[in-house]
Amino acid sequence: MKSYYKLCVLIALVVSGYTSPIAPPADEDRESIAVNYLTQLYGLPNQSNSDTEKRSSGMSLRLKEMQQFFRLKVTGKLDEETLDVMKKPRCGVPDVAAYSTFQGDYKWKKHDLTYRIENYTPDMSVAEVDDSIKRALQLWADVTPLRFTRLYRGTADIMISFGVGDHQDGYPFDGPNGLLAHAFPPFEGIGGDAHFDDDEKFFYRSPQGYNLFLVAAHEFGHSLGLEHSRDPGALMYPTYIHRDVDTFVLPKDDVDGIQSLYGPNPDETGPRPTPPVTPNKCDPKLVLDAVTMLRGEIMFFKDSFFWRSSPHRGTVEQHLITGFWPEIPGHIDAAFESPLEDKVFIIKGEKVWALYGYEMAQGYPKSLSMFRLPRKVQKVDAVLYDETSYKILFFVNKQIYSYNEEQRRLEKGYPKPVEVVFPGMKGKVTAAFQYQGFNYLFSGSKMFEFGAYNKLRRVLNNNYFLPC
Ligand SMILES: [Ca+2]
Ligand SMILES: [Ca+2]
Ligand SMILES: [Ca+2]
Ligand SMILES: [Zn+2]
Ligand SMILES: [Zn+2]
Repeated sequence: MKSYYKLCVLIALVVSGYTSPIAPPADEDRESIAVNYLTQLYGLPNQSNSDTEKRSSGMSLRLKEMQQFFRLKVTGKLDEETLDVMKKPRCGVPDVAAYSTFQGDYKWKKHDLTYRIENYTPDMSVAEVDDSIKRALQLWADVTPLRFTRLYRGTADIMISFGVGDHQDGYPFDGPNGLLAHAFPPFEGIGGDAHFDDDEKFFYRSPQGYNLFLVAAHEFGHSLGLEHSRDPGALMYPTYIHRDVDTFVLPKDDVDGIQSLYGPNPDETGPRPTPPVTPNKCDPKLVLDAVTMLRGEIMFFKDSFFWRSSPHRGTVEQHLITGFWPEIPGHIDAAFESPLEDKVFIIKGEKVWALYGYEMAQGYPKSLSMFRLPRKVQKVDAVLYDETSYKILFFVNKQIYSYNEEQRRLEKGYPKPVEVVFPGMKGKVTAAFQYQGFNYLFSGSKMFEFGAYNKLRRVLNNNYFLPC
């Protein structure tokens, strides 16, 4: 029975993890989404016959645990942010130790493991499934002494199968977009096995549904003994996040996790790509790539991630950029919001993408030349949008170009040196944004605050808006 708690269930409650629901669900839907979620993932007892007061206090306690895990505001109440997280595709291994008995001791006693693919999904060719599974296992083999050998008959350590509905392990699947897959941690018999819900649409290349390689790689993490991680960049983060599979490198958090169980790869030959580290807003050396407003929220971009700060709610969330906008690359140069167009523009090199809220705007990427910048400008360091004059200031090396968005032309008299426009500004501007009438220019780990007439008011640390 104990083993049943080790089950990993990947849940997708909505078709797409990238868009917000159009209409908020009715109260009873909200309630049942929360009850289902907390029962499956946070050990909320099935309380159909217990009294209302006891039930709501049990619910509130589990909500707090869940909000803590996802670094949401801990309210114990079913607010919109909490509900949004509950609707995201995710894995069903319990996230809290009180429920999870998955702690530490589950690992294989041998390094040579076998796997067998028992059957196939019609969504992909046999070769595509074989390749996805093989690469998903190889991710873990690359950084550990673990080695995987494929069996074509008999019982392997890791039995892999596709099934629908009740597939005879006590954890039935639920049709499209509910549970995606589940896997058991290392032990005898069903331990290590991974099951995929064949009512899902799995894909290899064309991004419709769920990428089998990514889902499998996460599940195999459980097959090898890993729990969930709170690191939003980790493969073992509970929710399904779209990532660029071609450039995917196992993140540092997962490498550290698996190596704590099995140690590093003794056969390491040659240099390997550096495992990506999730940026930490409390790092005093943090240098942001770009900062912009987005419909009242402030977005701070760094590497493949952004922080989304909601000043009126007092919350800060960190996400992978591709989790929201699969087309937007990491390590962007600049970003700004145009209230005239109600768009956020993202710039990297000579390419410009546009976001319409949390959707991608059609017809992009365009060229940086859309802002009439001289041909020699092939990269900008930062952009500041001045809402009072509809001017877009482009920071290029130590110069500023000014583009008038209303008149669609570059302003005369520019470029001007940065310190002429912003007296007192020291160093190269790396990011910029305007907020509540103040201009904020970032340089390295410092942030310069300019008030009316661009008068320098304060020099702050650049995590002033991202408190630790
Ligand atoms: Ca097994
Ligand atoms: Ca399902
Ligand atoms: Ca920048
Ligand atoms: Zn999981
Ligand atoms: Zn199963």
